[in-house]
Amino acid sequence: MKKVMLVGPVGAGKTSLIHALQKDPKRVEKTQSIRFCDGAIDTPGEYAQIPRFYSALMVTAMEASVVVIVQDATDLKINLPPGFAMMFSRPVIGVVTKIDVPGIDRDKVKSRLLQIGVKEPIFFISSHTGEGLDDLVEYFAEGRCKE
Ligand SMILES: Nc1nc2c(ncn2[C@@H]2O[C@H](COP(=O)(O)OP(=O)(O)OP(=O)(O)O)[C@@H](O)[C@H]2O)c(=O)[nH]1
Ligand SMILES: [Mg+2]
Repeated sequence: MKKVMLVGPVGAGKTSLIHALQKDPKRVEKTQSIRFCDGAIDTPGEYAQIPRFYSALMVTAMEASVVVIVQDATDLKINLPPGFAMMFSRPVIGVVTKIDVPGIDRDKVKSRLLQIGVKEPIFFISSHTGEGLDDLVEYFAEGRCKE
């Protein structure tokens, strides 16, 4: 996995996804600051939710080859602004997390990502069961996100 920056609300599952992709068995802790970890860039959810942090996200995205907007399938309470995904000068894709939880509405979650300006591809994954991770790993390896 190379130069992937994860952005999304608090608790969306960004750090869990990095751990799952890197096969890191450590328990996740709340992310307190922007962290570079073996090719991935993890960001605290507050940076997506509080506009005064947007400039930090934009500058950090310059270090990435792809920005991944992470959306929790089980929690649509937090609305990122329309066009949020357009602020990045890097390709932006979407990842919906927690699809292992019963009763989620995939179409509704996907439309939330489209509303904020995320374009396809949008992946549906579970960091807990590993469902969908292979497709994501393949996408990162394909070179579509290389500079
Ligand atoms: N069921 C389920 N729970 C998940 C999944 N991914 C993450 N979680 C849980 O969601 C909670 C938040 O996960 P984190 O990875 O810390 O979320 P984050 O986006 O990094 O949050 P911040 O660091 O606060 O921005 C944790 O309790 C995780 O165990 C998933 O795929 N399925
Ligand atoms: Mg985190």
